[in-house]
Amino acid sequence: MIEPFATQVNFGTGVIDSVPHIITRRLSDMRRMYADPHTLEAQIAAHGDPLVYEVYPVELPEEAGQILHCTTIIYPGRVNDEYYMTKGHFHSKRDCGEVYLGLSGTGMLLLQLEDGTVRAVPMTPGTSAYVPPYWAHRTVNTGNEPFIFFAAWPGDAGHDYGTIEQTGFAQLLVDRGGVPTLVPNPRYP
Ligand code: M6P
Ligand code: ZN
Repeated sequence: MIEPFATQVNFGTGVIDSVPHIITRRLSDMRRMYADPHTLEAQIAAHGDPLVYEVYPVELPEEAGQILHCTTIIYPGRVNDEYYMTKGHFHSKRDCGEVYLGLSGTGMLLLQLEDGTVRAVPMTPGTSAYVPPYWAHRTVNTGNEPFIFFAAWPGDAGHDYGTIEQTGFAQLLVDRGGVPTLVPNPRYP
């Protein structure tokens, strides 16, 4: 039995107090995720492996009945014209959804079905975005400041990164003259 508790979420920084283990993702952790691997390696060499995003997960057992929740902070940046973003995942248990709440900055929620159907949902502070069951999801920072959001999902959902790691999303979100634009992913089968 878990005692009821509350955490304090800083909407401006994304920091949740009392989170013991922060997940950090640097450019070197994103090697398989970007369409232009040469620019990615050049940026790591030139800038010493910059931070792409951080996750503050509230510590809870990953089991049915629990509601896992966290904040994510995606820093502004690009690899060539592709924005900094999360790895993206399906839920291992495909029939589990998720809810996001935008806290700061601007971004896009990209979603994809197993058949390659892609949807994009813009997010600003106050946007509550719903990830329905069966949709893979990735968030992208399309602005010039950190993009911060809160997420909640079922404790037994699980993260399946394999599918996205192998092929990526069917469409990439790229900067075209300052406008976030979806283009086909050449790597997608
Ligand atoms: C959101 C949630 C988390 C996820 C995080 C980073 O906050 O969906 O479950 O871990 O984004 O995304 P990813 O795990 O795909 O790197
Ligand atoms: Zn998820």
